[in-house]
Formats: sequence, structure tokens, C-alpha cells
Amino acid sequence: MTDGIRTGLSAEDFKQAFQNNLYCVQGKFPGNATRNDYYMALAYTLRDRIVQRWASTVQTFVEKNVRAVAYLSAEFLVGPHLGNNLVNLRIVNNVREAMEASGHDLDDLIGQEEEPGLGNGGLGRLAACFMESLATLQIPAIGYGIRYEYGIFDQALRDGWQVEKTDKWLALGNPWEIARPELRYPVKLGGRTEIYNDEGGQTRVRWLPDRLLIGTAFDTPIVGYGVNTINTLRLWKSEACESFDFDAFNLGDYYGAVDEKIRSENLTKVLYPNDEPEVGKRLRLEQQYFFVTCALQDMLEIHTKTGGDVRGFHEKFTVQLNDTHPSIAVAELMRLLLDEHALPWDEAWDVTQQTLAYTNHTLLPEALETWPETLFAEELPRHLEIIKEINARFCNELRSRYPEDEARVGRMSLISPGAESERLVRMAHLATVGSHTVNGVAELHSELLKKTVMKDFYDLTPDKFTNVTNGVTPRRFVRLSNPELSALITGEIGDGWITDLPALRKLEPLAEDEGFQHRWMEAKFEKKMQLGRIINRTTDIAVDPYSLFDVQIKRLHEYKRQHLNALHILYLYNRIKADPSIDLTPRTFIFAGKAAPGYVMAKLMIKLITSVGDLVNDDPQVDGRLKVVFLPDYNVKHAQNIYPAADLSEQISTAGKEASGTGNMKFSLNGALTIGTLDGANIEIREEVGAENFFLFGLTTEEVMSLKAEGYDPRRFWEENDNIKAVMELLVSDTLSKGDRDLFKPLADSLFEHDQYMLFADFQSYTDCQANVETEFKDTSSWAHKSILNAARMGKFSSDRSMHEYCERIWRTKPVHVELRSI
Ligand code: 26Q
Repeated sequence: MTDGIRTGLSAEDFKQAFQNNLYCVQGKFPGNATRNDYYMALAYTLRDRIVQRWASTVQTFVEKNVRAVAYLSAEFLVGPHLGNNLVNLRIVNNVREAMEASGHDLDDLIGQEEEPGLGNGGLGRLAACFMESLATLQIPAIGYGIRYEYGIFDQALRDGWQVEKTDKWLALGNPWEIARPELRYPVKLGGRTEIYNDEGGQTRVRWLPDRLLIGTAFDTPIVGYGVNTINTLRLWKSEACESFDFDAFNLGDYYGAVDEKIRSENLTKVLYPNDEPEVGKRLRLEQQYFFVTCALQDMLEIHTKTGGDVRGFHEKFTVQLNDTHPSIAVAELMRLLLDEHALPWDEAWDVTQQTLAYTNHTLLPEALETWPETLFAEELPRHLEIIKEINARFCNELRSRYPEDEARVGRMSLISPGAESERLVRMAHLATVGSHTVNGVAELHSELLKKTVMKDFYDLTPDKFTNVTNGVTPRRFVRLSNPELSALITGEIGDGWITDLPALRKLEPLAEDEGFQHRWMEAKFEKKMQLGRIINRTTDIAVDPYSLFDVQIKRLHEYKRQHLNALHILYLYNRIKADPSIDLTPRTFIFAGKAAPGYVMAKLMIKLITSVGDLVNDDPQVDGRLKVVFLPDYNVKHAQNIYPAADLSEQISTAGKEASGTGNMKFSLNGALTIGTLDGANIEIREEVGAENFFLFGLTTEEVMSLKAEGYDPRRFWEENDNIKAVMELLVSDTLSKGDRDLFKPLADSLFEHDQYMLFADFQSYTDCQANVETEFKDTSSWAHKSILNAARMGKFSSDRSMHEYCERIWRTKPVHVELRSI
């Protein structure tokens, strides 16, 4: 087929194909088409071009029988596809021209897309950046996850409080996925196990479930930049298995059967927010098992269909576990190899360990995943048996390695010691024991893993542990979201930086150049104007684009300390009140982020920020010097408008608590300066950009740990600091709470009584550092110099570099070139 309608890339071909799709796919014509119809027609026009490359990729991979990465993640926060696919296919200009010729504004159509919010935050977005980089690097890869019908809730603000709304992202259809109803795997749940003798007389185990459902695949193409490689994101949806024999339970029970169908379809209905208390978690365990078994069955099918022997499974696939969420894979791969493929234990264990690797994303003990053994027994009886067998063998090894150290064995056991009703299956231990490699996501985080939560495991198998510092994709987070800065950069050094981020270093000599500084700040100013308009449209607040844009956007959490930022604003407010003529650099404080629906303190932090805004924004004495904005419904789409407009990036977590952070990288790459603690990847960012281009404050991890050990007493800091006193007084005053003095009492109490996150200990250091920021921002040329150097020195933080390290050190995978084939 050579017709331009499906594959042609010229503006004219696009225009024709667009009209054709509007008519043939949407069944509309310009007289009755909605904006969404036009968006869909354009998306399908693009998809036609993508499909040709996608099919070429699959054919090439099959013919060459390539080794592939399988990235298992409960979350993929991919963001809107249209803009990114245009960038990666390098056809933005032609398509813009074609749309103009058809009477449409391309940016308008791009803005129509509802993003798939299939993740909570950093971890899900990381998975999306990694998938994009793998395609760009031409590494065969498949992402496996869940096709949630409702993604992360939509956030609205009512009276300054967060309210949650369901995310109906599929309501208007999803042109980017292709349903694969023929790809379906059975998923068993519940029931019991039974021992039997097979035809060869071998003793085997079979699982007699009491529920059976089906997983079906939906594929989304992941387009590499400037290459023909298009990898697959394969998400699973749960369906009822109509043929499953329920007769024994509900003979002739039609309504019972309908209930069962609904229950099956519920499994992939909704994404769980993180930081939720332990309620209704049975379904979450079912979700994890569901997508893991579908993924492993799919890989085994691909492997055996192409003639592979299960004993060589690890040569065909290398499987990365994105946190412990897919860690049931250890037991499930064992089960498939033992029970379905009749491998002996030792061989199955070898294959399993050589296949799997595990990435840890948290040190917070409360965030380490565990499941009650009793729940496990009910849902996954065979897996519990297998985990117990793995554990028995593991504990025996420990006992011979550490004789007479039962305490250690208890600490390391895959199941916590104690009475059955209290025992917990420790998923991080399972993932660690079942994997050949365990990695943290930034240098500090990986070191702390070895010293704290994983210390015993590190002592046992030090070679298993490594670090791969996170990265972000410059295609989405610079080229797409900041075309103004991209054009300036490309004009000076060419466009090689898009796939070779370290090439940004070529900008360093220009950092001193006044003309370049001026153009750089002009590009930043344009993005500030654009964001200012968005802020005005969504919040009705007018902001001054000349003011310092001070930005903290991320999930709300006490450890991330948005309330420290809020206390700083109150401190500045107090200073203005004490001396209304004081000379302060005008600042716009911008916040965005969702709080877990059940995380009461995080929701109160949102109310605090919006209340500080109410106090500050309209006070005539403040006179426009301070503005506080909380942008509702933070998501990837909104993030893309915010990073490019930031002057200052707030990365102010308590040292030792933020595993890496990836927003910190996106800011700096767009020329924002960071105010931050020595936490997560901040440390490495500061190393790269230079200490003189980074605003450092706060306790170090060691200082936090020793302060905790000696007994942190917030009142000591309060007593010795009049600014803390004044700010805390304002916090519990009528002024801030509009008469409801108890409103912020829970926050104040926590800061006074036991605050794990040590706000008071870092308060003075933070406000002092903010005073430096203020002084430095006044010197525009020096600020521009620092801003340029920040971007120029961010080469390390491309997700291309992260992927390269995983490929070399963990996966042993190589690029495979794909030639475009005609259809
Ligand atoms: C677990 C069980 C039940 C329900 C939900 C969850 C759950 C879901 C998501 C637990 C945690 C998450 C997400 C964690 C996360 O985003 N961690 C972040 O990962 C980033 C990528 O490595 C790091 O940069 C951040 O520092 C880290 O906080």
C-alpha cells in the first residue's frame, strides 16, 4: 500500500487523511463535528502513521528473536499522547501547517486530550519516562500494567479544601489503544490446593480456585524519538469468565452469576491512591496478582511460541519490578514453572532469580508493603505455600551462615514472626530474595537502603545492591513543554541535545554572554506570561509575571513539607505587617498537588495553603508583593505548563526521606534554580550544577538521625526563635482561620509535639536561604547566568542515561535497529 492517506507525512497528505478520518472513523463532517471529533480525527491520522512503524518493530523483534525488557508496574503515568507523538515522529511543523490549512489550531487540539491518569505521581511517571527512553534507545521493551477504568481522582477545590471526583478518562474514547481481545489469560483466585501424581508418577500440586476471571490486553504504542522503534505498553483489563462453572454454588442463580460478573469487572475499575490507610485492600492485592499473572503468562506464551524452552526464559526476558507492587511475580513465576511446566524446584528458582530485578522507591517504614498472611491464604493459597517454601529454604541458609542469630533470621524472614493471625508477608523481602539485583533510585537513597531498611540483606548479598539514579525524558519535559527554550537552545548548539542531553554543556560558554542571557530570560518570561494567563483563568488570581515564580508542585505529604513553605510565606507576611514599606522582591508562590483522600493532615495542608492565599492575596498592605496560588488538579498536562515558568524549584523534604524526586530534575532542566535539602537526587543535581548555583539549606541526613536519636524537642527550637513563635501564633489565629481557631490545631500540635519531619529545626536555615534567593533574584544578569548553567549541566538526568545503566548493569540488553517496512 502506498497511499498517503495512511502513511504520508507531507502537510497535504495530513490534511487529506485528517478529513478522511473525520468522516470515516468519527462519522462526522465539518458541519456537525465537535472539537473532540477533530482531536480524534487527528489522533487517528497520527495512529495510522504509528501503526506502520509499530508493525515493523514487532516483525523485526520476532524475526530476530530478540531479548526484551519487561517493565512491570502497577502505574504508568504517560501523560497526553498527541503532542508527544508529534514531537517523537518529528512532524510537528507539517501537522501544524495541515491543521492551519484545515482551519484548526494545533495547540487547541492537543489541549483537548484527556490524559490517562494511571498513576499517583513519581513512580508512575518514572515508568512512563523509562518506556519512552527505551523506545528512543531502540531497546526491545514491553511495559505491563493495569488498564484502570478510573485513574487517579480529579481534584477540585471547594472553600479551599480538596474534593475528589472520579476520573472518567475513557468517556470520550481512547484513540491511542488497540484492544487485543484475542490476547486473554485466565486468572485464578481463592480456593485451595491439592497434591496429585502426574502421568509420569511425579508428585505435583494443583490449585483449585473458587474464582476465575479473564485478563484481556489493550496495547498502546510508545513512540521512540527519531527512530522507527515503537514499543508496546500492554495494559490488562479484567473480565468475567462466562464459562466458569458456578453451578455447584449457584445452581440456576442468574442474579448470583450477574453479581459474580460485576465483581470480576470491578478488579481493574480504579487506581488506588498511595498513603491510604489499610482499608479495602483485598482488591489491591487482587489487582497486583492479576496484572502480574497476565504479564508472566503472556511472556511465557511469547517465549514458547517462538520455540523457546522455559528453562531459558531468563534469556528471552528480563523483568524489572517497579517497587514491590508486582513482587508477587516471584511466587507466580515459581508457580507457573513448578505447577504448569513441571520444573523441579531448584531449576525453577534459578530461572526466577535470573529473570527478576527489583527497584525500591522508599525508605519510609510505613510505606514498605506487607500483606496479612491470612488475606494471602484466602486469595492466593498456592502462592503462600510457595512463599513459605522459599522462606524455609532461605531461613535455613541464614541459620548456617549466621549460627545462633535467631534475631537476624526473624528480621529477615519473608513472613514476620508471631501468631498466624498477626503475621505479615513482607513484600520487599520477597522481591529482594527473588531477584538478582536490587536498586535504589538516587545515590543517597541506595546508600541508605544498604545502611537501614535493607542492611541485613546487604550484609548477606552485597553484590546484589546497586544504584541507578532516576532521570526524565527531555522530549516531553523540554522539547514538547518548552518549545521557546528548545528553539533558543537548538539555534545555538543544534538539536543533538534532544537525544544526547549532556550536549547541553555546549551552552556553558554562552552563560556569560549578555545577549544570550537576555534571550534566555525572554524565553522564560514568555512561559511565565503563559502560566500567568492559565492561573488567571483557573483561579481568578492576577499574578505579576515580573515577580519571582516560587513553585512547589508534587503530591501533598508531611515529609515533602509544603507546610514549611507555607510557614515561610507567613513569616514574610509578618514582616510586611510589621513594616509595610519593607523592600521585598515580589513573589508568586505556586502550589499544586493531590492529597490522598484518607490522608487528613495532607488535606489540611492544602487548606493551609489556600488560607494563606486568602490572607495574603487581597491585603492592601501586601500591595501585590506576595501572591499565593494553589492550582487545582495537578497532572502531567498541567505540569508541562508549570515547570518551564518556574524561577525557583522547592525541593525541601526532610533529609533522608525523598528517595529521589524527579520534578527537581524537570525544573532545573528548564532553567529554574533549586532551593533544597541534601536529599534524594538534589545532592547529585547540586554536584552537577555547582554549589554556587543551588540554594542549600537544612539538616543533613546524619543530623536528622542524631537529632532523632537524642530525642527531637520542637519546643526548644520554638523557644529560641522569635520568628517561629510569631508564625505559629499566626497559624492558630482568627486572622488565618477566619474565626475557626481550631482549624489548624492538628497541624500546630504535630509541629509542637512530635514532628517527625523537623520543621522547626530547619525553619531558620530555610528562611535565611530564602533571603539569599531574594537578594540574588534582584541581580538579573547573575540569575540568568545561574539559570543557564542549571540547564546546561543537567545532562546526567536524562532517562536515556538511566536506561543505559539498567541495560548495561542489570538487564544485559542491546539496541535493535528497526527498518521501516511498507504495508
Ligand atoms: C501501595 C499499596 C497500596 C496502594 C498504593 C500503593 C502505592 C502506590 C504508589 C505506594 C506508593 C506509590 C508511589 C510511590 C512513589 O511515587 N514514589 C516516588 O518514586 C519516585 C520515582 O523513583 C521517586 O522519585 C520519589 O522520591 C518517590 O517518593
